[in-house]
Amino acid sequence: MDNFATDIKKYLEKIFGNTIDEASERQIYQALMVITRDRLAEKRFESNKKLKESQQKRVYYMSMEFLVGKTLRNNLYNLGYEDEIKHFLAKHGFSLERIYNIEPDPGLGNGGLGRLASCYMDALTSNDYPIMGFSILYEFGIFKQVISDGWQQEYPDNWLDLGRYGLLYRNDEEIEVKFYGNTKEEWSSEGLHIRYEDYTAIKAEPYDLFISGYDSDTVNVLRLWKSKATGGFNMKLFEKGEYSKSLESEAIAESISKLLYPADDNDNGKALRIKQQYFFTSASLQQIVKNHYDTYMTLDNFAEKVVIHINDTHPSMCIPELMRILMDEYEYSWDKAWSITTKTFAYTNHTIMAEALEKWSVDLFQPILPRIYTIIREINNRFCKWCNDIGAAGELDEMSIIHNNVIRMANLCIVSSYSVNGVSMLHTEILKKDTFKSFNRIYPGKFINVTNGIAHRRWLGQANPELTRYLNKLLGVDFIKDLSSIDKLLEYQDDKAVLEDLENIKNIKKLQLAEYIKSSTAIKVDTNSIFDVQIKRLHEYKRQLLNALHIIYLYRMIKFNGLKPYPRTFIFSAKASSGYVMAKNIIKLICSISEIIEADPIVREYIKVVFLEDYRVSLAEKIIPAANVSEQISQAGKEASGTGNMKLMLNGAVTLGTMDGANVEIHNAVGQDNIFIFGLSSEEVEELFKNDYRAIDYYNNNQDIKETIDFMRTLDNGHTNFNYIADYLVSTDPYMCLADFESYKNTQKIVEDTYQDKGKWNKMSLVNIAKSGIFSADRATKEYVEKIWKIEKIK
Ligand code: NBG
Repeated sequence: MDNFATDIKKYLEKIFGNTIDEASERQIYQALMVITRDRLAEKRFESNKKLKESQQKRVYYMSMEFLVGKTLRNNLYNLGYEDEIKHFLAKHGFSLERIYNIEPDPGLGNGGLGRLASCYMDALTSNDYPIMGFSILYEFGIFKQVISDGWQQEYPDNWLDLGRYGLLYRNDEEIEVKFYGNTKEEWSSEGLHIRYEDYTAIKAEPYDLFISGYDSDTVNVLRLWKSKATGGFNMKLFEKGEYSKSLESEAIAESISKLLYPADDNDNGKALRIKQQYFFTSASLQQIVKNHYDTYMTLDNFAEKVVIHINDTHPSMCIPELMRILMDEYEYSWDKAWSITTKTFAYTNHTIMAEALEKWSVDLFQPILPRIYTIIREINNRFCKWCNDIGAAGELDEMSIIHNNVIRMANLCIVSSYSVNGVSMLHTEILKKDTFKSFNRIYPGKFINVTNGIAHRRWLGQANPELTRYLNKLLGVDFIKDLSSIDKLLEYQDDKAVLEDLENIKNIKKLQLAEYIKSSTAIKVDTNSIFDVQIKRLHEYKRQLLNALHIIYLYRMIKFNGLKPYPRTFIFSAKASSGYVMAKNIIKLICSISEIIEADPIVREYIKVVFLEDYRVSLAEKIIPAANVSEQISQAGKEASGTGNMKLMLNGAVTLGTMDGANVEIHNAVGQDNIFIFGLSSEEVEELFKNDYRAIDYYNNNQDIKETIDFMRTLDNGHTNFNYIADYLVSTDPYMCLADFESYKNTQKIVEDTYQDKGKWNKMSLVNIAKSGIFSADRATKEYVEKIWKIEKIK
């Protein structure tokens, strides 16, 4: 640590010509980022040396998204430097907390899928497993959301400005990726050769982000590729004064890694998206194969030493790309290449939403990736033939990879991977029985479940140091090292003093959040009120609208029927995909309700609505520890797992949810008495759907629903009204908000009553914390290691 302080001083002198007492916060920030990165690089060298010597099997985790969250706190925490640096900086008048705030959130993902990837990288590193992540260095991550007059506005997120200090540029490992052009088959005495001509080459530049582990010697790497033109700009045109034209090819090349697609859970049929996918998978695969070949001088043992994990279908072009490299560059036969390929890949499915299961039209795909297309077509031809042979031809409408001139990427993944997994028990059951039932029949045993997990070191250790310190002292076990030991807390479920302590800690976190709310929205919230939280992407299936509907119902009851409920603060935070009109309208509705309540002196005594803008990892870290109620109210069968539900539970919030995704397993863990379950089950939803769900009947037959929706129509201030949403609810209501309304409303009343029995509530909260052990990413990744990857710790 002493040298860490010296290093900071030296860096400040060398780079800025300042002593520490002359330095600015911004300069200290940069020094900390760079020195931490370099420390990790040194550690990485040591752990990589062991890895090279042991020649053990490694995992490569391919994902279009990694929501890493701020890195500085995480790294200092993991390296065990945090307290000392805090102290050292304080001596010179700096607050480490303020320095942390300078770091932007690297927004390299949309939501659950991207955050899961990062939780797994963290957990695997802490447990000394060899993993390397691959993704894109998006110049602009997920947009910055600003709410203006209740409407979401999107602004570019220029995170690299300050975020780049954590990255290490590895220009020694640049790679070329080829697009367009055409392929020629050439036969010679040695066999078939594929010649690729007239292609456009793009350079992939690697930037490494080091991933640290808690109490571990291991450092892993997340490699992010940035696209660049191979030839630079056109000097001839530049000399002629045609400046913008001279830069054109550069701009086109760089557009590939310019921006993260802000669409979550829906398929964006754009050529640029295809290019992004191929760009990063091809660069990564070329790199992996080269490393392997350099080590072993053969690829025959590739599948014994390498497992490539495909996080949803976005990286699925890895599959034909490996076939291409093996055949076109290393002269393997189809059969040999296929045998290696099908032993190498494992695939996780993260959604059953039809619009999110990626499909590409052949007409769009083929010209961009002609060789990759022919390989996919051949995989499909052979698969279809095999189905014929085994008597499964009748199911090819469902299973073929190319169907009606469309390439179905999930089918490509299932056919080519040795393992396919869902992310919660219910989700995996739905995959097996419904979405992919024919595949499950022809590939018995291929489909397995690994329920998601979360990095508790970040979501408890770092986000809630108050609770962590308390539990450390109380339990005397290192639950940060091993979350399963947190169940020792159960011994205290009837201990009044402990229950009160937990309540006090929750109140401290509520107070901190209340301050943040005041500073960012000017709304003053009562910390004695129930903090009721729904934070996640804005999507119809997640049903923020059901929550809003219930708030409108309460508003009416308070205003016109003298209802005096226990005070509650409804907290929302969510980004909507930029082209998703209904989602944006729902944000506007929530913000309007918030405003109307603020303006009403009677109603605002009981309920408040807060919409916190720009939901991101660091904001979640503020909200989650302060929550009393965790709203997990998706239509049953639609949320693959959810992971916010786990983070909230771990911090003592009690779930109000449907029997969906991992809520089912939370319910099993805490038991009926420590969770609030409502609504239709996934089978009932199916049944109702088959029998022609008629939302209008619920409207006509339920007085509360009718009055609530009619009232919603009166929320018209001259330039906005919500008839659009009201019409949608009574006419289609595809996610059945109306069918679940009565049950939701009644359960909300039970939540309110229970909260007033402080002893009972605190005990529920305690049980939730105590039972959260199984939702640790350590447990989840251990299952991946044992059931799928079969890898060992770095020796
Ligand atoms: C999301 C699901 C969540 C799940 C995460 C992580 C996508 C495509 N899927 O329910 O909607 O928790 O993946 O598995 O983002």
